[in-house]
Amino acid sequence: MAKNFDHKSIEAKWQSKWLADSDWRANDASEKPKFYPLIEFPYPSGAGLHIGHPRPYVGMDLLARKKRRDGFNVLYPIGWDAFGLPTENYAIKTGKNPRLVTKENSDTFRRQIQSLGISFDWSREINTTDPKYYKWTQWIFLQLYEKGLAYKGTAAINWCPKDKIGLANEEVVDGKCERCGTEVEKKTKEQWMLAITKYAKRLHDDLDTVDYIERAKTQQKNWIGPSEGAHIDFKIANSSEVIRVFTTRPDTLFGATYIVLAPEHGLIEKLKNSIQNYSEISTYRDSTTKKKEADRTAEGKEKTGVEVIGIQAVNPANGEEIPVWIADYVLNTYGTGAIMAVPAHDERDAAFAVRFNLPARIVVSETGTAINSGQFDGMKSDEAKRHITEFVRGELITTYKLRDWVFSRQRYWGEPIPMVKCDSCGWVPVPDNQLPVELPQVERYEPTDTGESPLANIRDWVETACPSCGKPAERETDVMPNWAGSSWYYLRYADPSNDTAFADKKKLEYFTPVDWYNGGMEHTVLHLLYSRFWHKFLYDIGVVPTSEPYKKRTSHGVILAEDGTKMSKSKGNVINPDDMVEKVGADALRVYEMFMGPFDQAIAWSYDGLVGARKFLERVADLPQKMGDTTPSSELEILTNKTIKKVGDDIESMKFNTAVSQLMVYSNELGKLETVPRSSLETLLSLLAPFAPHLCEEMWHELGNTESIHKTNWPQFDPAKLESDEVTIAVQISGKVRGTCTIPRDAAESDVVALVRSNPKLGPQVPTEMKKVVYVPGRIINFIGS
Ligand code: ANZ
Ligand code: ZN
Repeated sequence: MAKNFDHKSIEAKWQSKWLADSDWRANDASEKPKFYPLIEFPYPSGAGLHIGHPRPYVGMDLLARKKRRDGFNVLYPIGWDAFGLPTENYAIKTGKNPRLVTKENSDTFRRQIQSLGISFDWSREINTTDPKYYKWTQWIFLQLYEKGLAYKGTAAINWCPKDKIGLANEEVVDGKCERCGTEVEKKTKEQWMLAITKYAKRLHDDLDTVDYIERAKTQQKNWIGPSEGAHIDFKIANSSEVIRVFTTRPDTLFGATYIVLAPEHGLIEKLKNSIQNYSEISTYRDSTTKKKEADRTAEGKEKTGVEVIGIQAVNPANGEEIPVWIADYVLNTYGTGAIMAVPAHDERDAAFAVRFNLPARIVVSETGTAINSGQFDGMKSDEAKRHITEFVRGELITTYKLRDWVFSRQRYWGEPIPMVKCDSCGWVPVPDNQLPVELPQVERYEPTDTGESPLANIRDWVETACPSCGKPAERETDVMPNWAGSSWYYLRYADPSNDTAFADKKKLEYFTPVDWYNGGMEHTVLHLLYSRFWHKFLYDIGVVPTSEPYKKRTSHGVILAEDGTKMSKSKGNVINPDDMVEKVGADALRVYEMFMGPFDQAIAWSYDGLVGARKFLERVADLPQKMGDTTPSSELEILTNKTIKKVGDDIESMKFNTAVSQLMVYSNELGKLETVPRSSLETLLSLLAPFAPHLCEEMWHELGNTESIHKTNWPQFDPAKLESDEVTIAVQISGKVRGTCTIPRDAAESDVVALVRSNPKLGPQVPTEMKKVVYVPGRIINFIGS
C-alpha cells in the first residue's frame, strides 16, 4: 500500500459495503447474549455535526465493535431528538416549515455520521417528530393522566418574556432563561404538570442499585434533595383548622415562638373572614408573587412580612398561643408551605424576629441537649427529635426538594398534548385509537403575546368534538417540552416500527435495560431524571421489564477550541468534521479523538495531534512491506499478549487513550523488526480495527483474508505469556547488595542458591558456610553471615 494511503477511496468503499451488507444490524431473534450501548441521540441543528459529537459516538463504537467480536448481539442505535426551540425559531425567522428544516438537518447529520464509519444500526433510526413515534409519546402521557400523574395545575411558572415560554425550574439558570439569558419572570398559568415528586424517593434510593459515575449520582441526589424532618400540626385557636409545618428540627419545638405561612398558603383564603387585616395581607401576597424564589430565600436579605391579625396558633408542645405571620422567605412550594419559627436556633427566623421584635427562646444547650423543654430536658438532639415528635403526634418524614415537572409549552414545534376540553365533561383524553394527534400545518409559528400557543389560532384544528359526549369542544393547544421524546426513546430502538405498541414486550425483555449509557454531564439532572421517572412509571404499569432504564452511565468531556475556549460560530473557531475527514480521513479523526486525552475530561482540539494520528496510521499501512512468515520471538510474543490484554481491558474501562498508546508501542516495535511476523501484524490490525475500521479492513483483505476483520473473534491472550519466564533478582550478602542474578521465575530456593553460587561474579563472594538464607521469590535473595 502506498505510504500516503488513499483514505477517501478506502473509506467510501468499506462504508458502502458494510451498509449494503447490514453488518451492524442487531438481530431481533438471537440466541446470543445482548449488549446495548447507547449514546444520547443528537438534536439535528442547522449548524451540522460538531467536532465534539464523534467523541462519545466513537467511544461507544469501540465497545460495540469489541462486544460483537466477543460474541454479543449488539444493539447500537441512533436517531434524532428533533423537536425543540432552535428549529422553531429558525422557522419563525425564515418562514420555512419546521418539518422540512428537520428533514434537511437530519439528512446532513446522517451523512456526516455515516462518513465516520460508526457501527450504528441504521435500520432502527428514529425521529421524535415523526407522528408514528410521537403517537407513543402521547400514549405515555395519557397513561400518566389515567394514573393521576398528569394534572392541570395553576402554578406560578417561570416565564421568559423574550421566548414567551413557560420554563421548568431546571431551565432557569441564575434567574435567567437557559436559552436566551433573559431575566425570568413569574406568571400564573394553567399548566400540565407531571407528578415526578411521587417518585422522588424511588428516584433517589434506586440510584444505589445502578452503576453511574459518582458525579452523576451525587448531582441527581442533590437535585432530588431529600431532607429528613417531621410534620407537626399546630391547631388554630378557636377553629377546627390546623397548620401543618415541616421542620428538620422537631427537637426545637419548645422554642417555636411564632408561625410563618408562605404568602400563597391556602389557609389565608380559608380563614379570610377571621383575618382582620386581609387587604394588607393580600397586597403583600401580590407583591411577592412577582419575586424570584432565589431572591425570596437569599441569606442576609432584608426580611419582610405581615402579621395575620385575628389568628393564633397553639404550640402543641406546651399549649402556648403564638402569633401567625406571612413572609416571603417561606416558599409555598417546599415542605408544607408553613414553618414553625425558632429564632434562637435558625438564622433566618432570628433575622425576622429581630426585624419585627418577636421573642426567642433557647431550647438547646451548647452541648447539644434539650433545655427549657419540659420532660425532654437533658435529651440529646437526635433522641429529642424522635420523642418530641411522638409526644405531639407528629410524623417523622423525608421531604424532597424536587418539584413537579411543568409539562406545558406554549409553542408550536412539540408533541401536541392529547387532551380535549369540554364544557360539560371537563378535560377528556383523546382515545388511543385517535392517536397521534398530529401537529397541524400552519403559516406562522410565532408564539402569541398572550402566552398562548400558536396552535390556538388554528381554529379548525382546535375545534373538535368531545370524545366523551360528542358536543363541540376544544383541543389543548399547549405542546410537550422537548424532554418528552427523549424520556423513552431507548425503548423504541428495541422495536422501532411497531404500530400497535411502543415496543413489543418480548423485544423489550431481550434488549433492555440499556447496558451502558454515555452522555454529557449537562444531562445528568434533567434528561436522566426524567427518563428514569417515565421508565419507573412504565414499569409500574407493567409495560417494561425493569425498574431502571440504564445499568451504567458514564460521561465524556467536551472538545474545546485550540485555545481552550468554547468553540463558537461567533468566534469563528469551529472545526468542521467534514473538513477533517476530507483532509486526513475518518480513521485518523477517530484515532485522534480517542487518543487526545482521558475520555471523561474536556480537552482542547489540536490539528497537530490529528496529523500525528494520521502519521501513526501511515506507519501501520507501511508494515506489510516488511511482512514475512517468521515466528515471533519470545519477547515479541510477550508484548503481543500484553497488548491484547491492555487494549481489551482499556476499551472496557473507557481508557481509550491508553489503548491507543499501547497500539502505538506495539506497532513501533513491529516497525523496528527486519521482518514483521504475519501473525503479529494480524493481531495489530485486529486490535486496531475498532479504532480505524476502514484501514484495518482494507489491510486485512490485502493480506488475503476474505472475511471482514470486524467479524473475526476478538483476540485472546495467553495469561502464561504476559511476562517473561525469567526474573532478575537482587543478591544480598551479609547485609549488602552485591549484584543481580537472572533466574527462572519459578525456581525453588535451593536452585536459586545453586545459581548464585555458580555465578562467576557473585559465587566467590558467598562464603561456603552461611547462617541463614532468606529468599523473597522473584525479588531478592539474602545470605546472612556466619
Ligand atoms: C424549625 C427549625 C429550627 C428549622 C432550626 C431549622 C432550624 P431543609 O434542610 O432545606 O429541608 N422550612 C421548611 N419549609 C420551608 C419553606 N417552605 N420555606 C422556607 N423554609 C422552610 O430546611 C428545612 C428547614 O427550613 C425547616 O426546619 C424549616 O425551618 C425551614 F433551628 O424548622 B426548620
Ligand atoms: Zn363532553
